[in-house]
Amino acid sequence: MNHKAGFVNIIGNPNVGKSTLMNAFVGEKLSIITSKAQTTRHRILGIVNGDDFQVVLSDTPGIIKPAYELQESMMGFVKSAFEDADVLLYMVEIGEQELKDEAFFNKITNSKIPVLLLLNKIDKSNQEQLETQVQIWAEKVPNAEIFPISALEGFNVKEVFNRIIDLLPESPAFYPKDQLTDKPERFFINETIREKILLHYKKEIPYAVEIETEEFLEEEKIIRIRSVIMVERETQKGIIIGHKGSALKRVGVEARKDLEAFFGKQIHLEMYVKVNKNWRSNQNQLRRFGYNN
Ligand code: GDP
Ligand code: K
Ligand code: MG
Repeated sequence: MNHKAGFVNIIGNPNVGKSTLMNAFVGEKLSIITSKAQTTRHRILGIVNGDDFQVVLSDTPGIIKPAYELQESMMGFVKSAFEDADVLLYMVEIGEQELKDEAFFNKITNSKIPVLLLLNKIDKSNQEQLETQVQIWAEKVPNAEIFPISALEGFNVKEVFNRIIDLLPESPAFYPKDQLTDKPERFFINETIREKILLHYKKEIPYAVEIETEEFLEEEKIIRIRSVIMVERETQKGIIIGHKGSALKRVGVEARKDLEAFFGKQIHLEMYVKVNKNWRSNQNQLRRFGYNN
């Protein structure tokens, strides 16, 4: 049998369910998922392997207008989604009608790459709504094949995946077949901690935070991890730590649980908070954190 392999990019507005779908494909919790917009800052690759295929997926940030350097760097990823993919997954959610970026939309309708339009969250709609929406999107994006799906409940996910395989070119694998993601363990650790911070603090805090894992030491029965939480101001440091360290402790307990499940080993997680002014607008810092790779 011939082997197929290729690159699939998932694009769409924030919170339509891109990360949820990617995780449903990959079958592991690799990408940070919350109900807040713009949580996916990196271009994350997930790899799904079969005997005769390899699908390399990237979960790009939502479509947002650059407001400062960090966001510009994120938009670079979205732009490249049009250039290096074999299949484009354009995800919208049920009820979504306004396209926030016209230039971006024109790129989709003029795409030379096959486009699958995924109408997500249909678990929230009835049959009549669904039919109307399918019709609307079929007119808006005539070059796309439309799949109504529920990424959360897994409805039609398998069908989309099979269609992707159909569309992939014949090619040997790009990555070793036992590799789930091209990102190192540290990346997953950082994302896990950041997810807990998103869940437990008011929104000004998470967006001022960056996490760097300084140490990852795997021993026979335990993995020792040391991560630094970087904030922009002294006051934010106080909020992150909380009264007698209680807030930070909660983040640590929850992150450790997830990491133990992911690595299948006992985890010792040490975290500390450091003030690092303006990490957002400093290009060198951004490069260090991997935004410009
Ligand atoms: P992204 O920003 O496009 O990556 O969106 P996420 O994957 O982070 O999902 C944003 C929110 O939508 C989360 O609360 C998800 O649980 C939710 N969500 C994703 N897919 C579905 C779906 O099929 N149905 C419903 N009801 N919610 C979904
Ligand atoms: K999100
Ligand atoms: Mg996401």
